[in-house]
Amino acid sequence: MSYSDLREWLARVEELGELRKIDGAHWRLEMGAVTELLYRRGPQPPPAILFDRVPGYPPGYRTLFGMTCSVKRMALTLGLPMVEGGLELVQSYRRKILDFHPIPPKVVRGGPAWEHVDEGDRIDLLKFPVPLHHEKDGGRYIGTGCLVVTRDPDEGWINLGTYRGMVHDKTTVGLYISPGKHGRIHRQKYFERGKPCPVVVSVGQDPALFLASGNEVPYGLSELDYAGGFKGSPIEVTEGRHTGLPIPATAEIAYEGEMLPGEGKDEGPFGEWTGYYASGERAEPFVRVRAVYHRDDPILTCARPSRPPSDYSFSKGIVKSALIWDQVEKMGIPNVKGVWCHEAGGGRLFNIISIKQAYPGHARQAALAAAQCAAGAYLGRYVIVVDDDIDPTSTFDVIWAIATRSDPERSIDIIRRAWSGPLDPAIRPGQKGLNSRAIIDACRPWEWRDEFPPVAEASPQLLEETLRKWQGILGL
Ligand SMILES: Cc1cc2nc3c(=O)[nH]c(=O)nc-3n(C[C@H](O)[C@H](O)[C@H](O)COP(=O)(O)O)c2cc1C
Ligand SMILES: [Mn+2]
Repeated sequence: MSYSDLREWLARVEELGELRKIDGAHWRLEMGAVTELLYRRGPQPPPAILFDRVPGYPPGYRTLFGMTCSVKRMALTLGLPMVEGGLELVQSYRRKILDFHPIPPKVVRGGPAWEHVDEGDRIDLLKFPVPLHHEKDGGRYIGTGCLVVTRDPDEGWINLGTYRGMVHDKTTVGLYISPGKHGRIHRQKYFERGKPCPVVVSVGQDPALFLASGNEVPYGLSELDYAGGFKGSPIEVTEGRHTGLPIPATAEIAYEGEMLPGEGKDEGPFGEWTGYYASGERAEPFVRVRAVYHRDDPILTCARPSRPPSDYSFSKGIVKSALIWDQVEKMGIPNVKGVWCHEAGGGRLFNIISIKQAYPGHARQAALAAAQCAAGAYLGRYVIVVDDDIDPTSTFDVIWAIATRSDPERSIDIIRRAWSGPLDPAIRPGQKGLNSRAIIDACRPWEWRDEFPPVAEASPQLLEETLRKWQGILGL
């Protein structure tokens, strides 16, 4: 079930029965609140939501929320088998990247993204129904389900990162990029030379690109090549008139321009993935837009961070779990049985790794690796390592393991001065940047694992025999 662009993807999602179309919701808070209602109180899994007939906007100028927040929609997007549960999806993602070949993009001329090109006086970013997502937001965010494209000025490689973009006015957009993110490293290289940083931002596109851009693909590997590798064919791109940077040929909406060194405007606050408005309002660089490209009846793709669950937190947890699993294994650590980055921690703050212990120190090694590998390092908090009889996706079982197999004095280690940033709600304003991590070793202690008390539950054999005899009466 492959697809060529966002519109074909939407048709497939509709066939899966997972598309909800809603007419008449206002860009000011209403689309955001409707999404929150559906994601908290609506059907499971929650649908993708296509908003149309937004008051004040022409019909057809749409927004799309919740693109990838179901097992089926993720499988469709990533070309994975239609599996049942979350851990199976993590497994199949991981299997795919075990033997992975990135495919570079293909440059084409023109494409649907070029149906309308606005330059000069015609540039108006608010011609699209850009949402005010949350009540305390400092502005309307055009960039949430987006890709920010930059080129390394030394090495030439192209990075895509999902970094939020707030509309200041018709022609300028503030970008918030956390320290250490690849787009920020690129930008810094231009600014250190006193040069403008050229940028393309796509704000409506194939969700496969969003999944690559919004997750920790290794430094130096272009997310375009990564997404191409996933799809098994090159991503078609066109070159922006002003920057020469790649614009996905089928992008719904994209803009290009440059960020200038020394220039900043107040950006934020914004409802963030941790569930707080933690980074406040600060001067951040902004894009001076030189051109806007869009299709007829364009679709602005949105991902609305908030107190979890949000409309993208499920997919975040899945991809992070698979990436951490892959990276821990590639460090040579054996017997990893599962990784689960809990949605309540936004896929970062509360991560569980399950292993079959094979040697003394194995549990600590796996936990430390999961805490500090490239996919796990930024803004983490807790990593819990459990034995392989614990399902890492079961919060109940994980808490049971912590409660019964760990002894705090022996089982908890603290990593100090780790990579955090302005979005960390637990660090006081003015002091943000670094945080600490706790490793909780909730495995049976290696030295006396064989003497550890047996689990008090019926054996599988006893359960099976009993079930056979009593099934009818018990109604099981
Ligand atoms: C919906 C969404 C919004 C995000 N917003 C931001 C943001 O505003 N700033 C930021 O630095 N990272 C943000 N991230 C996280 C980055 O996209 C993520 O860390 C990604 O790996 C960055 O790309 P990079 O590794 O090439 O820097 C967001 C991720 C998602 C999925
Ligand atoms: Mn990157």
